[in-house]
Amino acid sequence: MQSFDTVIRNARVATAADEFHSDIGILDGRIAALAVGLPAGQREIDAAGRYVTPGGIDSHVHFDQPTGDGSVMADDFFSGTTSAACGGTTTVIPFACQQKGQTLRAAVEDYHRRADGKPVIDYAFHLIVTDPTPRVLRDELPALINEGYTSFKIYMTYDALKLSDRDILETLSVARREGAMVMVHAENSDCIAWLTERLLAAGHTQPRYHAASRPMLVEREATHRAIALAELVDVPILVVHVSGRESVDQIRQAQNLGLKVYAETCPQYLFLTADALGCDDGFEGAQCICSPPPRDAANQQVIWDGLENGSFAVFSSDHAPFRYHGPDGKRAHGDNAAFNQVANGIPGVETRMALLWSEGVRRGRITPQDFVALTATNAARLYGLYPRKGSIAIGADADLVIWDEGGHIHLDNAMLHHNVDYTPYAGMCLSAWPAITLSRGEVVWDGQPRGAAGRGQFLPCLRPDPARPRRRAAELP
Ligand code: DUC
Ligand code: ZN
Ligand code: ZN
Repeated sequence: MQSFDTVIRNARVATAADEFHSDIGILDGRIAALAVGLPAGQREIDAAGRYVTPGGIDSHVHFDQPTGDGSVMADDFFSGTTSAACGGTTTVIPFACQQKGQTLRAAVEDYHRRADGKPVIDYAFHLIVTDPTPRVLRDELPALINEGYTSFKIYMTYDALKLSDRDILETLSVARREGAMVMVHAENSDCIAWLTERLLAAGHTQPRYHAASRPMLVEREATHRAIALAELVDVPILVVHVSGRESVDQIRQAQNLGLKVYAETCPQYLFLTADALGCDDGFEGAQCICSPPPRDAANQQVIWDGLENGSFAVFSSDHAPFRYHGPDGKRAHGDNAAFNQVANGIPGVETRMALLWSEGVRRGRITPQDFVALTATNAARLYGLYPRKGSIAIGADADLVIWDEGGHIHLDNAMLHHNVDYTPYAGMCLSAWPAITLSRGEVVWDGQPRGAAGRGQFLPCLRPDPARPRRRAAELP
């Protein structure tokens, strides 16, 4: 029998479907054998009966993404991927964002330059399409999809990013023809602008008014519209960062009608409420300004329910890292900037997996199988990385997490490896954290970050099977 580079002994393996006790034999970065009593490897790791899950795929992160408003993202592709690895994530999918007027090709080249020599784990890119000119739609987008950029995000809000409904229809039709997965940021731009103007005119500038400027209704309306546009074109979509009941209702209704509407949610909608944005005149709430904003306890419960009942396919972080102190993060427009001038986003790439294992699996809200589906397997399928990524199976990359459970981990920013000076989850007490993370068979975290800069490989993505249209719509002209 072959000898292995590494054997993980006595693992309690959890996949999206199964749970079994096994050794895991690793050869050339891949899983080569799953059996009890494997022969010795060059390196032996004793899992001692602990859970071993697939390394996480964080399919929604922002690294080194220019914002255009004077703020600067704190994490580049080294600190961001190091932080990911230390939290049990072995693949990230950040964004290559087209600026209006820029070609998509130039955007992709720009982000490859930003990543060059930095990632410690494997990575792919989603595109962000902000300027769907006829040339982009006819030539560039199909060419890039062919080259492995098989998913892209579109925005319904943010002036620098948003598309009109007409542009969304044109872009969705290209996705349908070419087999790409479309991610939608669903918030109604005009409603937000109107509310913001009125709040500011009334002197309501503090961070907490961010939530008032983007109530659930504006997300519900845009979610409904995105689903309707996708239904018209007959193409699947994935609604990202869903924050509460009204949007879940729209998604659930579409799913019940048989539409291929997938949904993502994020830790901030389980563990934060709008109270985190502050209740006084202080600026601290700016730390938790993100969009959509966190809601309330009842909405948190709806998100938990959706994770349990299958409404959500993906649990990602939407890691968007801005420092709280210093001149170029949350305070880029001053120490008491109005809420609409504060960079949107919170960090979370390192805490995502442990938060869901601790508060989801260990508290009995979801099963280990749900956890694996939500943090790895479904993202691999939805974004064309399966079967190389997202499972524990013969031939898959040996991307693995060995879990420590049962302790009391008091979350504190000092234990994290991102370049942000706070975590919104400081003070929470978790009962699980990754003990060891392996990426293609190499230990990248064992209590210390071990991944060398640049060892992460770029992953061209396949056309995702779940992006195939239903082909039930009347023939489009
Ligand atoms: N919202 C987004 O849409 N992206 C990054 C961060 C945020 O809050
Ligand atoms: Zn978004
Ligand atoms: Zn985002």
